[in-house]
Amino acid sequence: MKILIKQRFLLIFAAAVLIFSGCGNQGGGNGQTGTTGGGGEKKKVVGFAQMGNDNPWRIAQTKSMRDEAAKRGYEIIVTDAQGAMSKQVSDVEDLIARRVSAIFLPPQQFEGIAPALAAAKSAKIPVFLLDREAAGTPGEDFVTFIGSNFVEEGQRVGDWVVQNTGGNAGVIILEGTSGSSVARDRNQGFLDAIKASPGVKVIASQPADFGRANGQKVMENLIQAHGKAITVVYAHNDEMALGAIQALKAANMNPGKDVKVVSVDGQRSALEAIIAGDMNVTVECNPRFGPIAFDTYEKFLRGEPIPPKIIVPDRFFDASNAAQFVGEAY
Ligand code: GYE
Repeated sequence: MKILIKQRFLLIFAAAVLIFSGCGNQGGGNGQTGTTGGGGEKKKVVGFAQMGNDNPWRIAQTKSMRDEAAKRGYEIIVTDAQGAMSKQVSDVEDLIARRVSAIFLPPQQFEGIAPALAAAKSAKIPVFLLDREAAGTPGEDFVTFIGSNFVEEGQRVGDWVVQNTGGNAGVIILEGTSGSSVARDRNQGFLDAIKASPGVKVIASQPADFGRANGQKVMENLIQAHGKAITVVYAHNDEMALGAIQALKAANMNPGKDVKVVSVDGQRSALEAIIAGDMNVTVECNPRFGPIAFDTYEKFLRGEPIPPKIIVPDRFFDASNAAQFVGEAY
């Protein structure tokens, strides 16, 4: 299958490389020089401070990190913050105390992770942000951010809504975790895309924490409040969309048809819902970070320049291609 890499990504990437060449080795030379590979050499130990493993996206990401570590001969210590910001901070502190050589980190919240970044910086342990951004400066407070362009994900969903509702819609937004960069950006992109279409109105926008049960509960309440005025549900991830579908079905509201359901992630059960006609589109957000995370870390170890942002391209799934991709979905 062919992955379309947008010109824009290439430009951002090229600009980033130019800006960053010759600098950006945050935490470099930290003295953790155990080498990898066979021959009885000492294995390099890295940490992955996962924020939780309660949805298919997170489970796929953790698996990808473990698989890649094993493939390249690293030992990986994986922690699980179980959705709690404070636990993720203390998990990072534990990894620092164990003197790992690097920390891979998806920060649950943009600001809340700051104490963990400060602790890693003073311990001179390089941090690679995965899939969510954090306050701070790349090359100083962390090495780089690796992930999707989340504003663009929201824009692509918003464009679809404008084009497929004839410019008239009553939209419910189910937001991801408050304070996360992803919820902020997926919201922003969507609002940008519908701005020029006054007939596409956001009726209500509420957080449901990226969770299926929460998505269902919030949607039940919003159905009570707004009923038939709802014609589109935009969920910031598939889990919330699937929860909303349950609520719509329970209220006999015909998801996928009378009420369009659109979201982001591309997990298997979402593609199945598209095939079943209950859901309309999902923009892919690929959780398989292992290869790019370790490639970036190894470049860093070789002293190569690391761009401040490394953007992973996303595909777009709808009724025309869901069946083709469901087999490879997570
Ligand atoms: O969309 C969601 C997960 O940060 C990109 O977090 C990630 C998001 C993903 O919980 O399902």
